Amino acid sequence: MTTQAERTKGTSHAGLQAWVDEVAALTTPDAIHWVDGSEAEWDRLTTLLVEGGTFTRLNPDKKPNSFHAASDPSDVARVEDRTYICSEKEEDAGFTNNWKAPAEMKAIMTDLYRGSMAGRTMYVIPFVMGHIEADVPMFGVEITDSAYVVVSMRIMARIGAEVLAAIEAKPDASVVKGLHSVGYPLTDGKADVKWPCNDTKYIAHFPETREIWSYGSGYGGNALLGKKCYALRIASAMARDEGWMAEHMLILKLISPKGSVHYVAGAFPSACGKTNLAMIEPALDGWEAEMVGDDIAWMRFGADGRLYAINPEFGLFGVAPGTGMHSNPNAMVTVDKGNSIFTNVALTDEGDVWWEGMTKAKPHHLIDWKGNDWTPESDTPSSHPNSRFCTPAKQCPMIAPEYDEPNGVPIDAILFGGRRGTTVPLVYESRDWAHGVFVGATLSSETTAAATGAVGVVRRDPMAMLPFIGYNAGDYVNHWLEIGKQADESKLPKIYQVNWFRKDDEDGSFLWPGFGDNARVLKWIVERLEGTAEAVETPVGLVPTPAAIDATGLDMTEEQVAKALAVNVGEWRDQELPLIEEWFASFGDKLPTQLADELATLKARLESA
Ligand code: GTP
Ligand code: SPV
Ligand code: MN
Repeated sequence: MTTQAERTKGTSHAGLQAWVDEVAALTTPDAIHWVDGSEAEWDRLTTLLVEGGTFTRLNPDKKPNSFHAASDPSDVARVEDRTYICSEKEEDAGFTNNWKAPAEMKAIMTDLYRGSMAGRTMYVIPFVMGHIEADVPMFGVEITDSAYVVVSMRIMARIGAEVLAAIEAKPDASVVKGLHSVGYPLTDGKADVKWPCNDTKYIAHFPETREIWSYGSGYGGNALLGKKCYALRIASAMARDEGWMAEHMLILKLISPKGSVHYVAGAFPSACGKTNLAMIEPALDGWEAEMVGDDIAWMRFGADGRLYAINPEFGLFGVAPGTGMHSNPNAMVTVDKGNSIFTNVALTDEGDVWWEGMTKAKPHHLIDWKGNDWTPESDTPSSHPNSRFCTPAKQCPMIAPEYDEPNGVPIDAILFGGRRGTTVPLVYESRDWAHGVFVGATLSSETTAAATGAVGVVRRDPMAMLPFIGYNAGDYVNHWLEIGKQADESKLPKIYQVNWFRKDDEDGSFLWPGFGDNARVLKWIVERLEGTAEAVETPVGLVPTPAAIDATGLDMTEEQVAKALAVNVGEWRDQELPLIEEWFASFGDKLPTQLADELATLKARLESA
């Protein structure tokens, strides 16, 4: 047991210093390090991680200043069943979240944290989500006992001495406090392991006091507390209170051949295509795309009454498998510049990384994510399906200059999309904001490897926020309706549903090629915004005619395009409608009347079709 931890400089911010002291007294680290975010610190910590076996340095000729990490096989994704919203009242967490009373959760976790950093360094990471120049900078401080988390946070958020100085300069500013421990104390000289973690995991959020307590996992969204925990769960509760929106959305800038600019936001559940769409290389000549964000959007009304979005993140934490020059060349160029961390992918004999779908030809030999020899004959994948690249957003060759704009970009269209093998057409437009909110509130998708649990099970995922709503989902969908009442309908984004994942019922292949060809769908949307494209009324919404989708250079017949666009009334009425009714029943008296009315309208339209 340490009595007096070795420490780097503290802070003049009394409240922050007191909290750090209190956590240190509880968790008993050997040392306390205030993270300054410098290059020298990165070098020191990455070297430490290499020496400890957590990191393998990649060949600098392939990926300069980059590292490979393999997690414990039990710690590979977000743990939704261990994620809690600890509001004072259970009703405020709602029917979609796990709940415990704050005092009860804090008692449980205080016991877990007691001595949990023994033998380790406790790092204090000052960070800001969004721009430090924002009118109200969204400060946070994460305490963690993981150096992997520190270096990952340096990629994913604006961190360090400059942020601490800004916090100290505004002692009354709100600061979200995040406490993270991997839960692997090195008591009595116990040796460390490559990926310390604990079978007991809690990812707890206290929306009323703007706190996050995380224990037992070192991975991604469980441990990098600025991301899903702060920028979605805590921020969504702030946004409800303050009249803005914190959403699980990419932000894309589209430039048409005639030079018109449109900004599109897209909410797709985890591992359903946000990063890929955000980095699209349009398959249509003359169209250009730029990325503003690939995962999270914070949206507020501007003085002109339009909704403006910023990307609060600084890096990309993208799904590796499926990413290659053929599907997402911009992501490949981004990571090739280096300064990146790759987790749970395979290592090549040349000291580079590889994952399924990177190249058509498979390498002859790899070390897989579990550390075993791998060859193309192996019957397991070389990389975990939720393996990730963590890379600076600024390295993306097509990042929009507006990424640096603290007031964000005006959103013209919102897309809701999921992974649906059946029923949901390639694209349709909602009739108005309330109908669009209904489309978002009833969004569904097959589950993916981004969270632990079964994969491929269709579940409702409102606005792709099911795992990230920091309060009652009924209040959340109502907040969307309220946002719509604050603006002129004409100034609000138009809302669309898309589905890149519909399958041919004959051979099970995707009906739509996806990736760069999704630009054809974006083109139709832009033409709708500009009032020049045709759409057909269907019971679910406005669908393009097959001819309205630009098929120049597309290797599909008009019949195949029609199949991807088809609204099968029988399928909607007999299969989808009952699922939506069941979903809405789970809202109880929290279901907004406007959404009940939208459901009744859909039902009537399907029955009379
Ligand atoms: P998170 O980062 O977990 O939130 O995921 P995401 O929404 O950013 O998804 P991402 O773009 O990383 O895509 C996830 C998987 O879907 C990858 O394996 C992609 O290759 C695949 N994918 C993305 N877009 C398309 C598409 O248009 N069609 C098909 N068939 N697959 C796609
Ligand atoms: C997601 O699951 O949506 C991710 C990965 O982006 S994580 O950061 O782990 O949440
Ligand atoms: Mn992503």
